[in-house]
Amino acid sequence: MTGLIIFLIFLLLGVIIVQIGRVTELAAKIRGEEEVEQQNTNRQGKMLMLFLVVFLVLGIGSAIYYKDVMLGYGPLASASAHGGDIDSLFNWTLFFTGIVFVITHILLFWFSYKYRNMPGRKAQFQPHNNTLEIIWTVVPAVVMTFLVVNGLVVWNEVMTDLPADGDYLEIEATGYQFAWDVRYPGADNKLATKNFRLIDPATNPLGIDWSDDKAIDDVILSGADKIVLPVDETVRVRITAKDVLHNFYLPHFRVKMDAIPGLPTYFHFKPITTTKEFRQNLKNYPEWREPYDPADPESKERWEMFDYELACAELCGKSHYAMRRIVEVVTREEYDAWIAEKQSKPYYLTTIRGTENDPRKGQLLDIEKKMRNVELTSEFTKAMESENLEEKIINLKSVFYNTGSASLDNKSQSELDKLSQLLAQFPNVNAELRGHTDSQGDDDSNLALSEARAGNVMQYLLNKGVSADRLSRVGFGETQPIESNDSPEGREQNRRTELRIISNSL
Ligand SMILES: [Cu+2]
Repeated sequence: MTGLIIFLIFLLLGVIIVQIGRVTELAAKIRGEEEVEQQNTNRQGKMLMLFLVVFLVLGIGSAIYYKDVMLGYGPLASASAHGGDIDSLFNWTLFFTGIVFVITHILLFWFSYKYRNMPGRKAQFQPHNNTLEIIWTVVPAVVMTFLVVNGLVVWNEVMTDLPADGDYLEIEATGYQFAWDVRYPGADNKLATKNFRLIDPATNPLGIDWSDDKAIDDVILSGADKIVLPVDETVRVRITAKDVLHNFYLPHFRVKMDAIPGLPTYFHFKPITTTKEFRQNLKNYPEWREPYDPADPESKERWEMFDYELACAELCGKSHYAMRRIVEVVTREEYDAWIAEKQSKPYYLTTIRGTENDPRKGQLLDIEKKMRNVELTSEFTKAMESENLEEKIINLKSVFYNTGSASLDNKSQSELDKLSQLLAQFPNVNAELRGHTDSQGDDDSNLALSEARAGNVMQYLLNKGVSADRLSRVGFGETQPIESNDSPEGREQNRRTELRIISNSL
């Protein structure tokens, strides 16, 4: 409706202008062409001068008035180490082009007034002027050289001062319609290799090569996660795309790079202002202290709601806007806590491990040993303190035996070594080892097998120096399943060895 009204207004304005033109033509015929033409020329010349003044005053005035909403000025100073240099490049360009713009426009309008048509005035003919040619070739050439060289210097500084390997955080952003997949390295601080042939929308949307050991601990953020970065540390971003062109744009850090399918690009930068610090700075500006929701004066103030953001700066389709993502810059301690939480559930271990796509089926990985040892320690201390019988029993999940035999598989060492350490650390704890089997095979041999397995675990601990009077063992055979024996997975759960903490006289 509003659109229609605006359209009609412009239509009517057009009709009015045409009508005025006709009236003027008629008046000219009546009064004599030349006199009227002279009056028109005078009036148009003066109006051009007026337009010049209004245009320059409004143009320059509004730029000054609105400078605080533009990147690079007032509250929106750069939040990255190199951003100031980029801002300064823009300012130099604005300075030179601004001078040229103002001078040429004053001359343009002034000359069209000064040399307007007058009775008896003849145009001067100026076929060639060497001095003028030299001036308007040399001046722009010098200025352009300054701007380009300055730009190259800044570009080289921004793109090449990457610290030695390991001294920076490398993350990866893959753009697609319409989101970003963001990958963080695990504890090794290295991202695994990818191959587009390995892409599988269901299980491997990025095409990560799972046989690369660096893949084991890589973290892929979920779509709802913020991108969190540590302050004052260099971040290198690998930028790729899966379908069409996208653009990785962090406006507050002056980082902008195309994401191109099949052609990896990159950028590195160092955030120097945390989100909290940036908000505190915004608070100094009255326009940022207004309510975030203008309709609700009780809502939070604008500065409190500020967030850095990642935007796609390439018009990539109809939901292009949905590629916005929040970026949060935090202190090193906050970052460590955040990344530790993410690294506790790496994509490979949570999604690929044990499936048909897992190249390490049947192995026990170092990271799993570490995670299990942390888990065992907390289960052990909890069992010591608990009065609840069930909580006093710990399932030794990483203890395995050779098939159909009681002898320990080498993979079991890690957990049993940790267990012997814990028993040494808490000398008042006595423990019972409990063997269980699944329901396959006959009951008597299962009972014997479970006893023998518990016995072998006990023997291992005795060899590690735990004194014999602290340990006992019992076999339950197939009598205490924790899962159904109908499925292979259930039977695997049922074949287990447990540790029960018997007394704790602490
Ligand atoms: Cu996009």
